[in-house]
Amino acid sequence: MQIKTNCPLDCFAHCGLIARLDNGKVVSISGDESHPVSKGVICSKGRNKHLQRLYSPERITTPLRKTAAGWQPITWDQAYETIALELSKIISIYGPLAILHHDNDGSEGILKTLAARFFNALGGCTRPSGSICWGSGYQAQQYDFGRLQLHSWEDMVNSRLIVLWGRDPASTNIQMIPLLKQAKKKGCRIIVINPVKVASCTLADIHIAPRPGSDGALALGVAQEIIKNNWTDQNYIEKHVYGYSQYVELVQRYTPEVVSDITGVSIDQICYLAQAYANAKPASIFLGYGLQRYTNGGQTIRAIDALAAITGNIGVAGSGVNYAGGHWKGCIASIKGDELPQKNRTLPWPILGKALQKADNPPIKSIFVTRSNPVTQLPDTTEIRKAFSQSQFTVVVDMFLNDTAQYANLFLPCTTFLEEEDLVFSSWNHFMAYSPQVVEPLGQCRSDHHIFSGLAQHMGLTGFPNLTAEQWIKKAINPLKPFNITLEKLKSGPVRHPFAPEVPWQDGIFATPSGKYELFSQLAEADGINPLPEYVEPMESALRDPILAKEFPLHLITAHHPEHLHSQFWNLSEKGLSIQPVYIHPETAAVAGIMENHKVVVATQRGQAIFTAVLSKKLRRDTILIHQGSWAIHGNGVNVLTPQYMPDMGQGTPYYDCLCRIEPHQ
Ligand SMILES: Nc1nc2c(c(=O)[nH]1)N[C@H]1C(S)=C(S)[C@@H](COP(=O)(O)OP(=O)(O)OC[C@H]3O[C@@H](n4cnc5c(=O)[nH]c(N)nc54)[C@H](O)[C@@H]3O)O[C@H]1N2
Ligand SMILES: Nc1nc2c(c(=O)[nH]1)N[C@H]1C(S)=C(S)[C@@H](COP(=O)(O)OP(=O)(O)OC[C@H]3O[C@@H](n4cnc5c(=O)[nH]c(N)nc54)[C@H](O)[C@@H]3O)O[C@H]1N2
Ligand SMILES: [Mo]
Repeated sequence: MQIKTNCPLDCFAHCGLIARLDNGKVVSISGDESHPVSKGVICSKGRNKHLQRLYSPERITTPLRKTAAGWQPITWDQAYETIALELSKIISIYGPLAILHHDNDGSEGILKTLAARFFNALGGCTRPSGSICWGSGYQAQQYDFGRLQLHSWEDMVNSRLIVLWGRDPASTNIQMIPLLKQAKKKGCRIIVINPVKVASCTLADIHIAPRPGSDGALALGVAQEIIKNNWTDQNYIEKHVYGYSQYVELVQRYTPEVVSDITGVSIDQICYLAQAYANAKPASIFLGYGLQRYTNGGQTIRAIDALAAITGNIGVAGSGVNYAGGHWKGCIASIKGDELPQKNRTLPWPILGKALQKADNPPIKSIFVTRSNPVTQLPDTTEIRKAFSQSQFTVVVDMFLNDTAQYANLFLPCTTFLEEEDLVFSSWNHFMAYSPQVVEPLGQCRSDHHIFSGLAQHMGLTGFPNLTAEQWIKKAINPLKPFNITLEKLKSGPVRHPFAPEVPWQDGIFATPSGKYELFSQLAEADGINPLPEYVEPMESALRDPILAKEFPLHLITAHHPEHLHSQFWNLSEKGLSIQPVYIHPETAAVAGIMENHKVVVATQRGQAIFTAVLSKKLRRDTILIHQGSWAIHGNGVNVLTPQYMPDMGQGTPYYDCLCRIEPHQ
């Protein structure tokens, strides 16, 4: 027997999968060629790791309570009883704001949002604000365009030039590779802009490697060159762009010479990029998320967006600046219970470690963790650990005893997507898909819906009706009925958004205060942020802080691993358990006395950790790379090195704004 389902990971395609079953067990998973986005292309997570994880002997399949003698299995009733008791004690003294609900996108099923409903039905709670993923770039595009919209993926084959700006689809979005190849076949040039010679460079005509965090200056330099040479689209600017004269004034300072000094990119490459981008028409830019993980990240994205506006590369097939979309969110009914009477408090995600410790009135007394692994994934692990140590009662809902679970009093085992039904949609493509339950839950594992609904019924919370998974899904998609999108229809295959355009902004009317694309953002100005995308040095850079750079001369980039999804799946293989590589340019390694396979101490102002040296000319001499996600309990916590800074906008998290030094491990 075989059943079609969809990968629920926080990734670009929610790939269509076909699970083959034998005797009630999944025996293999393959790509579904009929899936409209992934078209059968799936990564090693889809092919092997989901299956490995489902039946991993390390999976926790019964609720656990931490005792002096270690973890003890308990029943669900005992777990609910303990939670009810502890929460009511804390709420009666401190109120519900003493509870932090830490939730992210570990799995993107819509029913997962019912965990938030539980806390709303409880009267509210404290939540992080901003984003550990895309916050600064998201806010930037809101200022520029008014809201975020994506071109259909297929539209990239209409481009004559594609710029992969800080994006590495060969590592993080392999479903896009066949389309890039198709575009290339039609004569499209591809430019990769990335401090690292990433895997996607094999498709590129040229690779430009700016100093980390300096892309904003690069974009302003490119604009200066475009304007100087009259390669702008004056007709488009006059009709659809706001603030051009102030912007022209700003870019004058960014001559190729100045920009070359800031970015380390040669004058020739700056001029080539300007000439190529402005004259290719249509040209498209695919933004990555790494280049906005700096304190100047929002303005970096705004400076890049501006290139599309001044060359009229918006609103036509094959153009655009693709970052993310978000059409579905406004079209479905939230099942989170936002309408319930409640008090809420937010603490900024990028500095959550500090903010949790400082929180007062009330202090944080309890932490609930769902769909996230904050001890591994948030910046400045040492401060996160301190914050978690102060919590009186911590509950983690997950599959394995990971870094965060070490701080739990109670561990609740959740199902994987193969053991539950749900609905997935993404901000990175236009489709919504239904995933049926493929097999029975292992042991005592329960879906998040089952866990939080059960807990709410146990506690008698009136704001959380006792509905089945299917009833909740129907409630969520009810507003889609006029478009003939029903659960029955979704059960027969993924459905495209009814009115997300193939090519956004065709009418040239933007969702900004002026109705135009805003080079000078009136909303940014109202928010007290520079309305123009001026370049400001990142917090940790030699040009801003030469004294710091003397002690910590190297940039540390902690990008995403092609074989893992953040911290997920690392525990399933020997390789994931061993000390992880740090990639270093051979000359940089030689200066530090480090040889291939040596153990290396990487240190920052926050802390230090040990990695294994891999020498590679793909790195700039001033930059090292360690993949994020591997577990601290396996000796690999990379976020012990990263900082807590507030960025210029959108409360994104500037993980890569991080100077470090390396030395041989004795
Ligand atoms: N296999 C896999 N796929 C994933 C994920 C995963 O963990 N694993 N995660 C998913 C998620 S949540 C996300 S947000 C996306 C991220 O998708 P991407 O944006 O493609 O990848 P990241 O690793 O987040 O981004 C880091 C990239 O930015 C580059 N970079 C770093 N600093 C700079 C800079 O200053 N300038 C420029 N131009 N480039 C810079 C890095 O070298 C790296 O290539 O991937 C999604 N897909
Ligand atoms: N240094 C550094 N740090 C980074 C980044 C970086 O580039 N560098 N990238 C950042 C980015 S872009 C992101 S998006 C974040 C991701 O941060 P997180 O979302 O915290 O990362 P994950 O490792 O995916 O954690 C998800 C957890 O949820 C669990 N899980 C999976 N499915 C379910 C489910 O159905 N229910 C429940 N209850 N749990 C489930 C998984 O087992 C896993 O432990 O990391 C950020 N951290
Ligand atoms: Mo992300």
